[in-house]
Amino acid sequence: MRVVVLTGAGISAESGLPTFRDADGLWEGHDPMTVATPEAYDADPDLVQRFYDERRAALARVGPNAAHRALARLEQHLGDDLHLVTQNVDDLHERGGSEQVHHLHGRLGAAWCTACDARHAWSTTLADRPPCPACGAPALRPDVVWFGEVPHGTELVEQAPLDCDLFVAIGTSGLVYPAAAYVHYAIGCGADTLELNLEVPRVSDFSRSRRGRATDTVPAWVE
Ligand code: BJW
Repeated sequence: MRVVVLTGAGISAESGLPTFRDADGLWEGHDPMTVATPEAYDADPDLVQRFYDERRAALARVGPNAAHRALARLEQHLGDDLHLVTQNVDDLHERGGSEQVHHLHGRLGAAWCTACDARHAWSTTLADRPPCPACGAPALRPDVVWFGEVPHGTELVEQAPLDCDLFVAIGTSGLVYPAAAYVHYAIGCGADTLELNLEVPRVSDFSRSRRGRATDTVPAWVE
């Protein structure tokens, strides 16, 4: 049984990390979705860097929840027949025990040098933005994927893995492409499809849905 699991911000919400579109409130007076863009970075890099510095610090204060841990147990059971793809930039899947995680939208814990293309680990101690350790240019930005940028390793997801028996989406609004289209690739390959979400998403083409908190629905589905 080949299973693809796609996760979104909702799986980390109960760990204490806000989602994007149901976040109740603004960050320093800004909608988070308008800060996480190349246009915002070009206009005010310090503002955007501060947004990511704070999210990196918040991530260090929280831990994985029962839903992350359940997916790690599923990996132990299915091995290479599970493909876990996350849109999240946090590392809660890894800290919950998952070993193979594809981060489509990058990682908070990495910096990308726009001058020489090198990648580096990025901890809170790098928040004062030193130059790139590889080339010396002051050109490090968060290694995350903003609108209009190409998600990481899409070819690795969109070829064999989506030809699966079951496609499961957990805690994602399904509004952001290319991830939003993965359910259609999977349906085209004959897969069963299941969606686990707190609310009824605005768009849904899944054959089965379960409403509820990820910390309830994911362990219940995995066991
Ligand atoms: C719970 C819960 C609980 C809450 N339990 N559930 C085709 C059509 C139209 C547009 C496009 C298209 N193709 C491309 C585009 C453009 C664009 C796009 O999609 N625009 C749309 C807005 C229409 N896409 C892009 O630009 C992408 N690039 C691209 O397509 O390049 C071309 C290309 C592709 C492939 C190959 C070659 C070329 C890039 C998209 C980058 C998205 N970046 C962000 C920021 C990342 C950095 C950061 O984290 O700061 O990614 S935006 C933001 O949205 C973030 C998320 O990963 C992403 C998805 O959000 P998610 O995870 O779904 O969160 P929410 O908040 O939306 O939903 C939370 C859900 O959880 C809700 O449903 C709740 O109900 C639920 N929930 N608590 C269970 N306890």
